[in-house]
Amino acid sequence: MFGRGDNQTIGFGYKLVSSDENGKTLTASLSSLSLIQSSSVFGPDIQNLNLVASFETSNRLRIRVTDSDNERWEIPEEIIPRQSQPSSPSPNPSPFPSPSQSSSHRSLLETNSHLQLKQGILLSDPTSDLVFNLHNTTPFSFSVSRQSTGEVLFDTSPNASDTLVFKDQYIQLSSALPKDRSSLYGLGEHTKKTFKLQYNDQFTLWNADIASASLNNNLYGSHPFFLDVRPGGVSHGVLLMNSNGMDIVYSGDRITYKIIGGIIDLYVFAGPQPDAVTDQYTQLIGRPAPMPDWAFGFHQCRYGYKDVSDLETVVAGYANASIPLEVMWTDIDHMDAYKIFTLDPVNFPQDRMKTFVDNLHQNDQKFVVIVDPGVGINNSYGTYTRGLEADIFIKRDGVPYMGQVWPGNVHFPDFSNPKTQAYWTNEIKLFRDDLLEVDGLWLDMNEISNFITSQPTPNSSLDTPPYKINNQGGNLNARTVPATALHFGNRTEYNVHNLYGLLESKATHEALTQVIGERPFILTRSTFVSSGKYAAHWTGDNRASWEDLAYTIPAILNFGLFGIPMVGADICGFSGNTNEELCQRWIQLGAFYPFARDHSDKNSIRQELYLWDSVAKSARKVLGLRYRLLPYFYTLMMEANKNGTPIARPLFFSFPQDNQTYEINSQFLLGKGVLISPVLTQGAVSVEAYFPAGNWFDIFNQSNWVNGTTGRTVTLDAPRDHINVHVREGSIIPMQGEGNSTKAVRKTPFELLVAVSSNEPMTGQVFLDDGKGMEMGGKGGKWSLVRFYGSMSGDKHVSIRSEVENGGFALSQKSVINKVTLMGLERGYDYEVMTPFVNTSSNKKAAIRPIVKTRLDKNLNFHVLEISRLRLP
Ligand code: MIG
Repeated sequence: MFGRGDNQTIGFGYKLVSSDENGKTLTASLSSLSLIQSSSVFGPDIQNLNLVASFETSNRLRIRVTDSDNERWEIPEEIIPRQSQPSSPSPNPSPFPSPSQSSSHRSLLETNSHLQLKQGILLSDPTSDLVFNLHNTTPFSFSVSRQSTGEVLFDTSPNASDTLVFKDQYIQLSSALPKDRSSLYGLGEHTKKTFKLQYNDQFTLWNADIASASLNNNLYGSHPFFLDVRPGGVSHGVLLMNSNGMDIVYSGDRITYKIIGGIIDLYVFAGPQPDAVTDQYTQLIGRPAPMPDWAFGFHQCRYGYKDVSDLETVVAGYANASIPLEVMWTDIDHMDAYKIFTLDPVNFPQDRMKTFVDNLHQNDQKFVVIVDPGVGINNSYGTYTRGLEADIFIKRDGVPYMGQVWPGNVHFPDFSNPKTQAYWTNEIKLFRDDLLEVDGLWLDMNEISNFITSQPTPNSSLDTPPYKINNQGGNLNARTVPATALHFGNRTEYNVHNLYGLLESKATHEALTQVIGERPFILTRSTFVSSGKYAAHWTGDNRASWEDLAYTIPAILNFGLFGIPMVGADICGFSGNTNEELCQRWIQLGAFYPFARDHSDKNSIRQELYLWDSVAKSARKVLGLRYRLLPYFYTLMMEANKNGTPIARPLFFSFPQDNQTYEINSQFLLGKGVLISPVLTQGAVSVEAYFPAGNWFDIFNQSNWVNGTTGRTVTLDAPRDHINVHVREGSIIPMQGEGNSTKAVRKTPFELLVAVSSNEPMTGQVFLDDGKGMEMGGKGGKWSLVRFYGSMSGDKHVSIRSEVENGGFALSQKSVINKVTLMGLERGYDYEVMTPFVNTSSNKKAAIRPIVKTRLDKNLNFHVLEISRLRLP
């Protein structure tokens, strides 16, 4: 499907007619060269274009190319408000410092004489490292460079046929890339074997219900965003803010977007570190939603639970096996004839379900149910009749469009209609008030998935556009709502298709906020740019296979880049039968997914973790560690919410200068310094793991460590019951005690796990709040943030101190740190630890008081010191 028309020239580009530059903005008029030469492939050129380049912030350059004579579809601000306020000051401690990182950027800034700019008109900003250059060439082109290094980041100078094309239903934008310097990540949603994008690959963006088990297809969500990491880790990001279907072709030395509508609205984010890019990206699109604390517990779901007793058996099974189960879920099975917001009166009768959910709640457990968008057509069904009455369904040919999903014939609510919010909030309220007090909602099938493919409208350029993106055999309408269907304001499905999952998440977030009045938990399958503001995501229908286990790492890392840090994959595999060894390895990895849920298909065998003794044993071990790390996960959630930094991160986020980390697909970091190195192959009892420079301490056996002055690959033992988790020197990790629920853990005292470093500062932090307020760390101050700093001085003296922001909340919760564990000690050092939690609303320094001083016995040969019984005086 790609390259249709490649043998004929699609366009000849544009010429620059006039331009104007005033400080922060450059505008230009362009006109098609079609008067000289013309092509009618994919339709006639749009004659006159308007280009506007502007610095929206010092690290964000926006380039818009629109039709000068006619309005075209573009994503409205009401759907994705573009935030323009600057970032909040970073609460993150800086990444592990490496000697040259800070200096390289500056020194190049001072010697930018080798800046290779084509002759043209420049737009620069004294506060920005980016420069925009409008090339005075025929055809016209533009580029974006980095001022400090001269590195060209994006350059539309055509190579051959890849000039700018702008037609009604075909826009082509192409940039050269330096093949040997550029590592790209992102452009999803997809399942690929590698995290780093490979040359000669293609990406189709058109949301579709295609199982994520299938490689190299378009999947449930669309994210036209990539991160480009250049040598030394100098990184920038590029977003094409466009909701239309597109193919993106990546050859290695070019990236070419072939878009079937909308406008060119390109944002370049200056970085220059990877985490600066995710900060700048989420500053524009919206910060990731805070998740309630319980969302970090373990979740169990299955398609095919038979009845309430089945659910009760599963909950009891977890309790009997002493495996923590925080959240129980039901799939479409609980519904009456698959009608959303109903309960099956026979197998899931309301009285028994109410008792079941009440019991869960009494046990500090939660309950989440699935909601599909399709509303079954049935005159005695309130959700249907009220929807019809409110007139909020998507239409085609003047009547509500009829698709087919589980309940049979359905209509789909149009979440872009302002009236739909009240309808949807009311349906959720009725369900919660009258039927079941659920704690969160799971949005499935919202691509929109449809069991039928409607016939195209004859001669419709929407149902059958001239350029066919590579969706399911080139058919846009395949198993979804047809492109000619209409949303509010006569917006076509053709234009808004990719936004449906986002709009449903947004409406559900608003509804749950109103109905529950607490921080909502929503899991959505379909996503678009900015979905992270409202929802968590799981990677959809994977297969219970070793390959699929491995694919989950790139998939989860991608969603971190997309600003959806709360992400996980179906643990033990969705479709097909899992097996004991696979499920054991999967829970070992899955325990460290930001979102950890076991889920399986109706046609596959049961896979609750207690069903095999070996899996249960591993589950207790790894979920035990996860629960002890809950304060760390939760603090990472706060960092994500403030700065967009992913919870699960690629290694290069902490080690951007180590180019070995650019290729890693089988390991990831939680936060900046907890390295997860899972077994991903059947039968393996060891794992090859890459360790960037520094000392890395085994979190399970704390006197073991891997060290190296440079990064290296190490073969680690990984017997069946073990996953390797290491903490890098310099990390101070907040932990709590054991517990079978997140609430039980919250009641235990805090502990600090300190990976001592003799050559780098040690840092860490912990964030506390009630776990359910609408904001994380907002005004009102019902939260505390404690930052920890450790250092080792030349006279072998280690000290850990803290700074407290809003200590009142921690004091009111009687939060204490009762244990500090130092890993990586050597004999003959003395160690001093200061109490962290002291009310210091006025004076931060007052928080620092020594409470323990100890000296290791010179004759002892151990490397871990536990200092316990730390209490407030
Ligand atoms: O047509 O609700 O991805 O998690 O179990 C399949 C049944 C619909 C797809 C989801 C999967 C869920 C299943 N759903």
